[in-house]
Amino acid sequence: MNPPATAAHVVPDQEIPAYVTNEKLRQWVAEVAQLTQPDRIYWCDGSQQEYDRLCNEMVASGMLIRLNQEKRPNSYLARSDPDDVARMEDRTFVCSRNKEDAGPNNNWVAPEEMKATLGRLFTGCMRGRTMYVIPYSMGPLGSHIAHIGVEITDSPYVVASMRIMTRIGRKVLDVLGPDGYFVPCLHSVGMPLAPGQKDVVWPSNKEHKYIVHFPEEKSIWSFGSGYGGNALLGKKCFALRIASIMAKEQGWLAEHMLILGIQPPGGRKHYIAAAFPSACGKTNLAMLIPPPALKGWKVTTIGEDIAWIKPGKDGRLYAINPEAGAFGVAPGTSEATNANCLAALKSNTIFTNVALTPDGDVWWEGLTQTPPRELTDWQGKPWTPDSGRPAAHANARFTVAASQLPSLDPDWENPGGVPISAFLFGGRRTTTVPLVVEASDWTHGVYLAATMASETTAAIVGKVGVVRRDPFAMLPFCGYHFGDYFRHWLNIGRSLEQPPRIFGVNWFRRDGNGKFLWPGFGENMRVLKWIIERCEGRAGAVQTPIGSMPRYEDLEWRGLDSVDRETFSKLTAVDAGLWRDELKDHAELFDKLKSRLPSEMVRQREELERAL
Ligand code: OXD
Ligand code: MN
Repeated sequence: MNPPATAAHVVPDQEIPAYVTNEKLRQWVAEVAQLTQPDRIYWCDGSQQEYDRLCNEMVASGMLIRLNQEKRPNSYLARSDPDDVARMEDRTFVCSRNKEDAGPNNNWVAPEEMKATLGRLFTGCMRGRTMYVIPYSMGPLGSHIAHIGVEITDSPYVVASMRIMTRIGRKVLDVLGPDGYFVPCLHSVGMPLAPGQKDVVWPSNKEHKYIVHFPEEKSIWSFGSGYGGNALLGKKCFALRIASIMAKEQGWLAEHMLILGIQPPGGRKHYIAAAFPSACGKTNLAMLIPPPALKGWKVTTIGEDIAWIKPGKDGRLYAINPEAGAFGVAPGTSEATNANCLAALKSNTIFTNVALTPDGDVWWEGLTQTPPRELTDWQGKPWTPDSGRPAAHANARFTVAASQLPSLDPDWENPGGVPISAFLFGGRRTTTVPLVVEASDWTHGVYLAATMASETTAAIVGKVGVVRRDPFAMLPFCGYHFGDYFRHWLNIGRSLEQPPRIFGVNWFRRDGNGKFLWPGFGENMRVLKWIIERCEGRAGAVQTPIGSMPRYEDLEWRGLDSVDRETFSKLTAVDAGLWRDELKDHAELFDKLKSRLPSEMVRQREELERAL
């Protein structure tokens, strides 16, 4: 696959600048250069000039298309290879020394065997390319909740995206210092160039793709894909899979959660962290605009995908958003569904796999009710509304800095984090699961989160619309055995003086004709209001076998006619038959995890069965 080997590749020492004082980092970069044999090494400084220069180079190479500078200043469109459009869960591995530690929730290969495979693939894999070194911080620089990673990549698209998604460059090296700790993250698109060989617009490796995590070493190796979570290694690979392992070892939480601030009229502000599987409207919820009837309520955004949460001295949990930008799903984003997000995308954005308008702007399904008469689709082909195929890929994305968001919370970079009042867990469920339910205590909440499920979406490669158990929305992201993860959550709860309350939500329930029963989007504020009032001990509820739920009169209905009492009772119905089936599914999940499943989970299930 690789071009013929040249004489042993030598990395001149001057390619590692003197300002890099961290000996481990110097050594690792030299080793990787020996292995991958790039034409040159480039250390990213994180400046705007560097970003602009890289984008110009990508425009020249065809990897980026510059959008209309008046309509979408400083913004670009990338079109990926049609085989490289989403996270690949079947190519993602956790290679712990002991197979059992990875759990049935991860693909596992013995570390020596995986290292041998990767060693072969990475040998010479950067020939003809530049090797970029990106020092980055997940979380505000120097925050006690933040951690540092260094990504080596041969993709300038990854560098530009990492600059938006994280804090990168010289300032990170200053915090790292000579002996600071970093997580080494090695990425290659896996397509070396022979001398004179012309590059393709989106290099990737058609044959081999591997996204690999070594828990004991806390290192990441990703080969063959240049897309999203496969390639921007700070996101799912570090901030979730490796960080979840660090969190277990060190007594904190790394979660697939948005964080939002909610302030009642004239009242105290609360923060909520909410876990949803991919493409379940997390970005919309994180940027929610309350409906006019609830105008006095203020909602602000801390993060829209990942939360790092550490116990504070006061016995509460404090969270930061480790990221500095969003890599969000574009289709479905509109003025009606997420006006805050659209405002953020007005400039300085990289779009990937959306459609291009004749005047050099972007479009995707759902952006406007009527599609433009003609477009260039995400693969660069002419498109009209009669084409019979989507113009944007279902997993098309935008990459945008958090600082562009109108709803950004003033404390979003507070190094101490924000105190969490409640956790929400929600999936996409057509039946069975009610609009909202409150767990009776922490252990019940852990059970509720452990047994959540969702219908799959286009954010991952595979079947769409299948219900799968997705505990804590972490199925693709927990770096170790789910049984141990549930136990860790139980332990964290025990250690807290004021544990957050735990709720389950489902915005996606439908009636017998397949019509959504709940309007969702901004109207979700009505449910959030009830949740905050529960946290403050001032909202009513009714006890059901599966937890506490609001009665019709406990929610605010002003300004919402589409949900009458009858619809509300459908939204909150607990069908004992469906729940018995659900419990069978819970038992099946627990059976898979039984070697490490905390006994509390089994007991909760039995109690639920009795209650039903
Ligand atoms: C994401 C995902 O991209 O969860 O955030 O897939
Ligand atoms: Mn996500």
